[in-house]
Amino acid sequence: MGERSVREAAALLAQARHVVVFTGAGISAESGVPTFRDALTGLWRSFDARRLATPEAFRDDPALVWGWYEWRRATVGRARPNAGHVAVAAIEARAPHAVVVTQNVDDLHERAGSVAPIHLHGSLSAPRCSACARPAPLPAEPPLPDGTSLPAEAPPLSGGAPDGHGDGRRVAPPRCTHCAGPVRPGVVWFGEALPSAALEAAVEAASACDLLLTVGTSGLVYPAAEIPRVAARFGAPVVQVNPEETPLDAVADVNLRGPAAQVLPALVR
Ligand code: BV8
Ligand code: ZN
Repeated sequence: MGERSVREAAALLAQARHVVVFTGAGISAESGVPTFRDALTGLWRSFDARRLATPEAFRDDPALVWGWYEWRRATVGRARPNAGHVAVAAIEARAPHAVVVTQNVDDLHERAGSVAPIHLHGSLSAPRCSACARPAPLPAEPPLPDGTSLPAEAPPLSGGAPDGHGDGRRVAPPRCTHCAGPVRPGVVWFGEALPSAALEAAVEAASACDLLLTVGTSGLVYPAAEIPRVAARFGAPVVQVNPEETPLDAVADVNLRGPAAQVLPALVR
């Protein structure tokens, strides 16, 4: 990460009036939340995330899919926002107009002080009935299989409703109190439409911004990956923060190759 490009990005940010910060799983990596592509550790190692995150997988094996999301919810619940999330909230507070658009299903932006980030792919904390779509209450404490990669200092987990399959991964989803349908996570699965109000607000913000900062995303999942491309098409400079190359390198005016929790604070010093 060159000093010059950091200065250049910081200057673009300081001048911008309408800023969009677009984030992906990489911004939460340093909080201990695995990225989507790394999400399958421990008990989940032999699965494919893209196959679990589908309506078909839930239909075929609801307890397997619910158990995976409860494991992820518990991991997020024990995580804390990192310096990258805090810097995003600072950018939001300083810019005259700023919108945070995230693909993440965690709540670490909110917990760092971001106001109403747009969640393009839903949330781990908003389950709903898979049959009638009514919101369902969150189980009080995330029931977790053991043997996963929770931090060592995490308190022992209680509760849980392993449904007897006996492999430690499956947790039967609760039943809807209205229609008894199985409750599903409030996330957007592959093959499902994004919430239209969220997508429209994100596209509108990207088309009207004068700087887009993309952080910690592989830029591979559509239509979310269009957001930085929309900003570029409308003439806004794009600054990218990612330790690796991504397809968004091609649209980025400044590429800051490094971890979000180190790079982002340097932009708001
Ligand atoms: C739809 C929620 C239509 C659930 C997720 C072929 C071509 C184009 C498109 C398609 C195609 N075939 C199919 C499609 C469509 C498909 C798609 O895009 N597929 C791709 C993969 C080819 N999209 C869909 O299905 C979407 N819906 O199209 O609907 C429709 C319309 C009307 C009616 C009906 C249907 C829905 C997609 C939503 C999928 N949901 N998440 C859950 O989380 O379980 S996807 C998942 O990917 C993530 O959760 C995240 O939301 C998203 C993006 O991932 P990233 O955030 O980028 O994470 P990733 O792990 O990939 O990368 C991490 C990055 O961080 C890396 O670059 C790494 O270098 C970097 N990093 C690591 N450490 C750090 C760091 N960066 C900074 N600091 C660090 N410390
Ligand atoms: Zn229902």
